[in-house]
Amino acid sequence: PEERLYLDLLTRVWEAGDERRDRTGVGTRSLFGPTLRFDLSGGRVPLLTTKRVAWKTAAREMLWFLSGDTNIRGLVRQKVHIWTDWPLAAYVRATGEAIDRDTFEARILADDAFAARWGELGPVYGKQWVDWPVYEPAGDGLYRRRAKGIDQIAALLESLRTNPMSRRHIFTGWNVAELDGMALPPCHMTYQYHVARGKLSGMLWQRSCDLGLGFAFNAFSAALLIRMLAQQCDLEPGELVWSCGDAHVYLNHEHLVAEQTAREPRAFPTLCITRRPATIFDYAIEDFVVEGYDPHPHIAAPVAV
Ligand code: UFP
Repeated sequence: PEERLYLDLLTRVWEAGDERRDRTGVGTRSLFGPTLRFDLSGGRVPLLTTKRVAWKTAAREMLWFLSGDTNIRGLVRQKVHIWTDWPLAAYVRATGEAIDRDTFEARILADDAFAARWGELGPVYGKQWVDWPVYEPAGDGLYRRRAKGIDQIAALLESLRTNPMSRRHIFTGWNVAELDGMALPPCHMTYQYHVARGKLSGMLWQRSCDLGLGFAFNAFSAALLIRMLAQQCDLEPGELVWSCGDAHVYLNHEHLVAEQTAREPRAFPTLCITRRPATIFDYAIEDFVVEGYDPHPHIAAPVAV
């Protein structure tokens, strides 16, 4: 099974990675610049089988990105907790209040003003993807922000449809001017697409990957997006090329590496998209059905914030 590519990388990073203190203080072992390729033909998707992955969470997050939303409220409402730790940490830092995650999330849901003040992640992925800010001259050397920014996703679809052979099918979340305002600068930062023989392939350049936790989500999400884009352009799915800058394993994920690499990987499942929505922005979680997913049990591991 193709999953071996990932398991081999996990092993290689754990055994040969450079051990270093990282931003979070947890510590990692790290290698620079690996690339993995996954074949998406026949509807197959790189959804790891050596542990159960909550793919619906990743799919909900992808839909949230596409909606342009940057507040965790929309995720928490769907019981998606993956972004909560950052605003929670910011809240605790700012107020000194000892508050647990459940209580924090309950307040995000119940209190509009609280959600607006503390649930906001800054101009992260969604904002940059569909509303990249544009400034125009307003006289006297001043600039004004245009009401509507650039919708990179709509532009990408337009270029895929009208100029499939282009080498410029790119969108990115890495808005240099706005990195400071983001809860977390984009990890899966740049996407490029390629059309050949009626197939759409996608490359994700991920600057930083937590192989134990992040990879499973990032690879599935990137494949899901290729599938949605392909459907919207009447193309068949080609390949996902996952390229990473700093590929690391956190030192407190040793149990995960040991357990996961000892397991026998199974064939990747297939993803069925049950409906063809009018646009890329109209998908709903119910449109996605994963078939033939037979994973080993979930492995819990702490996330480094
Ligand atoms: N991380 C991922 N994938 C993601 C995401 C975060 O692997 O989609 F949002 C991990 C990578 C790294 C940490 O361990 O989160 C981000 O830290 P830094 O910004 O210092 O790279």
